[in-house]
Amino acid sequence: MLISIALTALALASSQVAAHGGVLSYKFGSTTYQGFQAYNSPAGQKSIQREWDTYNPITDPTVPEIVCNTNGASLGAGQLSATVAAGTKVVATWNQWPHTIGPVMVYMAKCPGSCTSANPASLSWFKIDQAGLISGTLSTGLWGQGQLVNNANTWTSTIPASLAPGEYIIRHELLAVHTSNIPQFYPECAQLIITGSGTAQPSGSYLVKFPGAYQFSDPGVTINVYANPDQTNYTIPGPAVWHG
Ligand SMILES: *[C@@H]1O[C@H](CO)[C@@H](O)[C@H](O)[C@H]1NC(C)=O
Ligand SMILES: [Cu+2]
Repeated sequence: MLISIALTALALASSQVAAHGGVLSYKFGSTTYQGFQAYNSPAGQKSIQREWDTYNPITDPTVPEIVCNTNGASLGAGQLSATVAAGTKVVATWNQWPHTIGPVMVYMAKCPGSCTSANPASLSWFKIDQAGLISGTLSTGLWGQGQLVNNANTWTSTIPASLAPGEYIIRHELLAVHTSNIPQFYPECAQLIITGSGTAQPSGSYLVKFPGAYQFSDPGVTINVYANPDQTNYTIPGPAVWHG
């Protein structure tokens, strides 16, 4: 009885794990950092990634979890930050990603002091990279997530070379839109210490809060990609990309 309950729970957990996911590791130059191990206690874990506890999607862009997933907490003594020069390429690697319809977006936010003590919801986020519908139609075209899958579940972005040094959080986000009118957000956050001699900082309309950046009414958030199968335009939600 107990064994069969345990096996059922395990089968359920692994089927959910197979259906969704998140960023498992980050590579900067030749250095790879393992992410937080979701489904495990944060006790004893050391990672540059903030805690996230489930591979499941967030389907409401206005909930607190939208910023750094459930629960996005600092790992305290186990919280690391990767020291990276501005201009470095960031390669994020997901689990075997099952979705190919929807955009990829990457954000950063500067912490007022130490990121380890920062509340991500209080930060001002700017977008450094995105890919929506790259070619073809909404229902059969190549999307950012299709390209991510084609690239062995990885996505490569460049930290703007002119970005001022300091402590930052980087936020990778997949928005899967294969389920009609039910957006699936998959954000994960990690901490960086940016070095360099840059002085650039985004301002004004480049900066957004999470929650706050997205609404259900955004054309790229609540969308049925099968309703207009020949349509070739898609509006990626959130601010314009800041290139430095
Ligand atoms: C595509 O363009 C049409 C016409 O301008 C617009 O109404 C629609 O919201 C756009 N779709 C998306 C997903 O951005
Ligand atoms: Cu999924």
